[in-house]
Amino acid sequence: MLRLICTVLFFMLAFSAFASDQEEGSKGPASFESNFSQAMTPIENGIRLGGDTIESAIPIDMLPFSDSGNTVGYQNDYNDICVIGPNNAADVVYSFTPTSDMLLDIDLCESAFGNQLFVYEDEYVSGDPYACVPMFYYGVSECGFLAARMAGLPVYSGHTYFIIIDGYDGSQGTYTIEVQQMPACDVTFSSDAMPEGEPPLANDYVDTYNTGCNADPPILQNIDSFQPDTGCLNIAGISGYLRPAYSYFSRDTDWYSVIASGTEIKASIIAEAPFSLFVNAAGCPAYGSSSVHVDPCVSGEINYPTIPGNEYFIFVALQGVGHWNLELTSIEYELQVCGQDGMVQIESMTWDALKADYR
Ligand SMILES: [Ca+2]
Ligand SMILES: [Ca+2]
Ligand SMILES: [Ca+2]
Repeated sequence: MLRLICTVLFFMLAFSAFASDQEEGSKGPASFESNFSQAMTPIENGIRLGGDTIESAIPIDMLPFSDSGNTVGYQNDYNDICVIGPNNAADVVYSFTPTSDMLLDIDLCESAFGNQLFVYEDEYVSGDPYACVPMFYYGVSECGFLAARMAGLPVYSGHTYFIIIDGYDGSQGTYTIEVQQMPACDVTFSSDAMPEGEPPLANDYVDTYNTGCNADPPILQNIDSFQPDTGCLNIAGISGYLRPAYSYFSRDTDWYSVIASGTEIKASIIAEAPFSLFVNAAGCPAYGSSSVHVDPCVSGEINYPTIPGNEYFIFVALQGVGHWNLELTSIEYELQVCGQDGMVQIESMTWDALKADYR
């Protein structure tokens, strides 16, 4: 029964792309089915490059480090659960002993199965990883589907970190791993940026501020105070990973609504962690017809054609559904929205009228 529940949870996770972290039964990206089949197909004669256990971990001697391999044929030695389970798949172990304090970027992009990353500090403690992240890249096709990434992991000189590549529910197969030092990223807000204004994030926080399509009816944060001379508005936003008591999802998502006054919205994002930005015609579920995914302190932009007078949704959020045991609950981003020819008058709208729009 537990396995059934976990399987259902897995599909709920896999099929809820950016549009809705809590919505059930949505359609997912078309690539999911083929990748999932691939993950379930045993690969014979796998190349063994990583270690099977912490005791036999393959040391990462210098950065940047890259490797590839295949978890098929390894033993299932570690079973901790990161957000979703069961985690009963074969696992491969690397180790890294930094000579100075730094932030790490551990990236399994292009792995062929839905994997999970666990990191333990100095020793394996069952049920208490130093950090973990479940399948990260859902909806980001250039990195396969459901591969994991841990960006911005703080590690400290004098400690050894064991990096375990594991899989959800028996998933195994070929993987790539890249480990590199990540520069610290601190976004400085523009002096004229408007604060997002969301209440402070905390574990068990329930977003009733700009939770977008995760609420029914949807809750959008209307933005309309564009600079008359530039047609732009900058928003000083905060996001973070949460640990809700009732849910396995754990990130703050921010949804904005714009009534277009011109024929194009230009939206750009810069953030302190890997982030995603989507622009869409209004409506739920809102799958990203235009999206960009950015690394920390690297900006990304979308130019989205619009019809004057129509409403559009702009979605920004951390990539990935959560980092366990990482203190990442105040990640700053700046969103700039341009292309508005001055002030836009927004009609006041009742909830009934708004709901009618989504039928
Ligand atoms: Ca395992
Ligand atoms: Ca927020
Ligand atoms: Ca929010």
